[in-house]
Amino acid sequence: MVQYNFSDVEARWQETWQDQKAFEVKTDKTKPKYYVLEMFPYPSGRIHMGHVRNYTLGDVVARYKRARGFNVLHPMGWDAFGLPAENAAIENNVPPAKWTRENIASMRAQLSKLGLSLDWSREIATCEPDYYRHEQKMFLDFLEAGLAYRKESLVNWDPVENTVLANEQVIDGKGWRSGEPVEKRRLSQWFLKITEYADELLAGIETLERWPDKVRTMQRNWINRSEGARVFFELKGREDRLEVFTTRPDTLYGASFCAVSANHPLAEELSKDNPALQAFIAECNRLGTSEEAIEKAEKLGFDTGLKVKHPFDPAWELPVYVANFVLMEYGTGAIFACPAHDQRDLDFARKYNLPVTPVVCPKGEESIEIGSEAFVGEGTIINSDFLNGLGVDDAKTAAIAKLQEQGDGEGTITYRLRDWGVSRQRYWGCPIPIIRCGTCGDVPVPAKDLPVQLPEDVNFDKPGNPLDHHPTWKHVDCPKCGKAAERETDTFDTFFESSWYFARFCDAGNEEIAFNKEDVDYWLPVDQYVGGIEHAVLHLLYSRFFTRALQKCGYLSCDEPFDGLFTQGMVCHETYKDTQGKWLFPNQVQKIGKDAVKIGSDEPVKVGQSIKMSKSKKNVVDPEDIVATYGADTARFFMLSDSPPDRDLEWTESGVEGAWRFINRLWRMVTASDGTVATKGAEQPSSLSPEADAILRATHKTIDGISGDLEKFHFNRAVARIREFTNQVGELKGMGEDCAWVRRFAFETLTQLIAPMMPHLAEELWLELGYDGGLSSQPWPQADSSLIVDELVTLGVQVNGKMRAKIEMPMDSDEADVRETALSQENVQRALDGKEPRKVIVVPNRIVNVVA
Ligand code: ANZ
Ligand code: ZN
Repeated sequence: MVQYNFSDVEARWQETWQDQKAFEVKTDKTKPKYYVLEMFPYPSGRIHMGHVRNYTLGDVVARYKRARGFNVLHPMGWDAFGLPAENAAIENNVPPAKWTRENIASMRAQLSKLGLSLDWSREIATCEPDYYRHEQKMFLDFLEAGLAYRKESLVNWDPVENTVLANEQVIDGKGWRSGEPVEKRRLSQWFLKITEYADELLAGIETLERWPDKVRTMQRNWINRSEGARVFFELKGREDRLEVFTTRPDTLYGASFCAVSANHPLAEELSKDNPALQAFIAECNRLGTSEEAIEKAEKLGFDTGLKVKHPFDPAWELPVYVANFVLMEYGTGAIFACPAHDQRDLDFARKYNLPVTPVVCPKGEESIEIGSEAFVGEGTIINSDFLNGLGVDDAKTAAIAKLQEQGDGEGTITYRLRDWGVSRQRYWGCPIPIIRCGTCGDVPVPAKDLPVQLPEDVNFDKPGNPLDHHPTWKHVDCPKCGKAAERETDTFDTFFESSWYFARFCDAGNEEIAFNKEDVDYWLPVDQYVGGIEHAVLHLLYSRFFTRALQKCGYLSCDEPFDGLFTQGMVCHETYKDTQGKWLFPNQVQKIGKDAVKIGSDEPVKVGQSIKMSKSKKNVVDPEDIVATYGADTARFFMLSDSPPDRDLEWTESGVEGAWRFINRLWRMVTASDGTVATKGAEQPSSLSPEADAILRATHKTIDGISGDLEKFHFNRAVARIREFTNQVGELKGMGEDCAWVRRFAFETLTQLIAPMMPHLAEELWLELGYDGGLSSQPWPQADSSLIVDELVTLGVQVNGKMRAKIEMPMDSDEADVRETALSQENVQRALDGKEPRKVIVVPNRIVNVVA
């Protein structure tokens, strides 16, 4: 029996594609373009199965779209700045640049073995000056456009990593890498004005129809627009007023106290001659600046002794506290509290024995009692003088009108989104192109002096930033006055590089400018972006902001960088432990049915749940081993087979073997049927036997089905169709001329249909079928619509036993298709009333039962 020699075949085709520059593209306005991009990898040193899944998904799209006649851009690069390189430098004494470049080289070699249809001529590495020089220029342009500024601000300081952390990098009050409690510090930082685009970024989400709803919701919540009011409370015995932000001016009559953040100027002022307050503020500062940390901490306060007057009743005085749950960076850093209708305020009021006056009565109730739970729902205003009897919304409007009339406040809009702090006290990043001069202040590095190169001769002997201790690097003359000055030694947050790399790919070789406008305007937006859900907020939001900022500075024309987004699931594997409870790698374990033993012994192994592959649990399979044993096509095909791409996938040895067997079967079927296959280009016989006709129809149906699947990212269904069709063709027994003809037609079509998934096998089969031109330049097969009409059946759709709709579907439709169509019926939707159905039972060709 002939075995398919994958290693020869794959190496040969990879070389051919490379020699022919098969996937290199140019801007060509006569052709429709399609830009497929996977989130570029961090060069950690080795690719893992998550990468394989990510790039396989993208490659299927790229190859499919190419066959469909698109001018496809599918590039690859390296997100090469960041902490791990510095950590490696500290631990193993290798310079970060060397470590990074070596990792890139080995990962590039690994990646190239996967047979991805990438345009390697556009490869970029963000740590190289020919990349980051352009972002230094961008920063200077942003500065000029008023989109960048420097200010003193409170930061999360990781005492172990010696750096500032973004709020998102603080988890439960601890550094995301170090796991150590984060402190607050005041530092001068560079910021990008993302908040200036808050409304646009919010509105833009509505246009992103090809993004997962989940991601759109996460972005909306992140920006979080709040309509409310600023209220000015007169401070007794002082000239100034306390300005608070509230979303609930309707509850002003339920006010119980005011509170300011520990970092509020008022708190700082009062603490000057108050050691107890100083101690309290210090305690608050240990909490970090993240909302999460603050939410979880016990509510604590310090009574300042100051009083404010209520704006609606000057005789009414409220105490002013410093409270640990008030954030300085949100609203005005000060609040008025209404304990009856806000849980944090209530917890605080109960703790410090402050009044709790309900002012909103739930609809349909006579009165309201507040125990330990605040009432945050809708209702009618009570206990509130001129607001009594109004609903919450009307009362908000009336309260704001009155405040405005009195000069005690105004309506306002606030966002949770804050400006993006981009300074990092780190070496391995892009230098911020600013020179600090004692006379002139912050002076931008003149464009002709860019790039500000990161020195590579650094050492990590001392804690902190090596750029700071470098003997010469930071000492320069001021470009304005010529006096001795110092470079900014902070570098950019690495999200800076990933916020525009997709644009650089459009014109990656440009040495003069970041990219030519004509090229980006042709290629952008990215038509299909593929990556992990972990980037749902930051990377995607920053990129959306950057695109707008770059537009403002004349770099490009689009608003949104990513037209379509697909978030893939994770690759999981069973976990194994030996008798001592130590984790084992899958390749140390032999499975026997459901049980397992350690290879080379009969020591039993405990088989645990299948969870995301991770080094710490050792449940990892090295893609390089899989490619060496079975070939890239097997790995790719299995990756696509088992689960929908947005769900988690369980990696199993048996699954991989199944894919490998299938490849061999296909190979034998096509190559070993001499004499039963018509010659290339043979004409279709004038009549076909029923047997041959059935295969002809099945072929067209398969083309149609797979095309639809690939358009919709239903890759696992496409795989199922390929397997099913292969079975059908395998069962064709006829030896006549018509069967020989249809057999060839089926083989050729099958070869083309598998090409996006198993490109090497497909190319080789195409060669076997007598074609010497490469398959990767062939157009996608066309389904003849007259041959795919199915017999239609009518199915009833019941919701909780009640007939709600009738649907017409092709006979023997996929269960998932039937389900989708049934649930999309208007009457069914109405009966479900916005809820997810608990169960959907499809009785094929007859009925769909929905249980609500
Ligand atoms: C009085 C009030 C009464 C409030 C009530 C709520 C309920 P969102 O919706 O997230 O925007 N707040 C304002 N600034 C704050 C700060 N710097 N730190 C902590 N909390 C702050 O939240 C707005 C509400 O959060 C505001 O409305 C304010 O409390 C509080 F029954 O004002 B509210
Ligand atoms: Zn100067």
